[in-house]
Amino acid sequence: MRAVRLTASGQEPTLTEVERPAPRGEEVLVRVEAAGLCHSDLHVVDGPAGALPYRPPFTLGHEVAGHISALGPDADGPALGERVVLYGPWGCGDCARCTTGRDNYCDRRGELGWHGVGLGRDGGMAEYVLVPFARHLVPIGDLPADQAAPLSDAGLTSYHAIAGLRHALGDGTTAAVIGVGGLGHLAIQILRATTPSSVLAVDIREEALALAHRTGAHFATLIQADTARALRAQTGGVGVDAVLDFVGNATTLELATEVLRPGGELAVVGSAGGRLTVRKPGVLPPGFRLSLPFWGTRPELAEVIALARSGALHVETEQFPLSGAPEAFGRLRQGQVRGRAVLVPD
Ligand code: FEH
Ligand code: ZN
Ligand code: ZN
Repeated sequence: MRAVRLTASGQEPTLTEVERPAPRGEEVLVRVEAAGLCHSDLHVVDGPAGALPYRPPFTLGHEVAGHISALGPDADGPALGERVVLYGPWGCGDCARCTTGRDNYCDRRGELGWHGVGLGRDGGMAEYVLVPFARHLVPIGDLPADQAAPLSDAGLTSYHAIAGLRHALGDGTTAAVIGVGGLGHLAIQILRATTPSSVLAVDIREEALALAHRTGAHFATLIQADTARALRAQTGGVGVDAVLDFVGNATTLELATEVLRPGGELAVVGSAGGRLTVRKPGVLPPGFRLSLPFWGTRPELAEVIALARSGALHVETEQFPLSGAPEAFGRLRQGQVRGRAVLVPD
């Protein structure tokens, strides 16, 4: 079968012929219908050797949807042919977190040498992918694969970040989304579908502001000198109750701290590596709370899929054939993908 393989850190992934895996024990083989491309894939590919605990070679792709092609003799769960999306943050499988569907916060995360499917383990940028347990599969019914795949990472990560702030997002509140890309445009929809908050959006690209309005933002603006003033004005001057920063660089972190209301919450989801000084006394608002959410839980993935199947979520995607993976990586690197890039086996 063909697979987009990372053969060595710092080298471009290549489309390679590898043996199709056969499921054993509890394993399940999934025929891939779509695999999303994430900025983290660029970090995995471009990162210097040793920056991540992974040991190439392995197949990339941690946002995967398809249908069940074969079952190991001890596999229980969805039936042959059932269409599914993969819960991607595979952990050790038997710690207190993994056995309760919170593999994203596995207690042995630092010992494993991987973070999940396509992240140190063979992933779904391929014709087939092997899944260790049926519990990592969520049925998607008739949801199109190019919609379901991005929901397993971009959608789940946004949903999990919002879940951690939900107590701050009641009536009369305001949420700000910084970065309206693959995750941010879904966060806007999730906020609109699951909270009464007014939603403000910020980005550096005009086309992203249009996407923000299309997906339900009440207000959208470019990031510029007076953005903090413009955002605060949308709150009647009190400030924003919660900021979701899907970029995470120095500029966006500073903007977040300038607009947060006393008692406000900041969730930093983006991995641009910006720094924030947290000290007392300092410039942060009293009651400031910070979170660094990672991916999401297995129950939350089922909730995201249910939201999408109810019509509340639509993923803006740009499809590429699996053989077009190099072009897709290049376009993502240049910031020229609208929404989420999705590879479809050709
Ligand atoms: C995966 C592995 C490591 C860092 C970040 C990620 C995210 O893309 C998962 O949503
Ligand atoms: Zn990702
Ligand atoms: Zn674990």
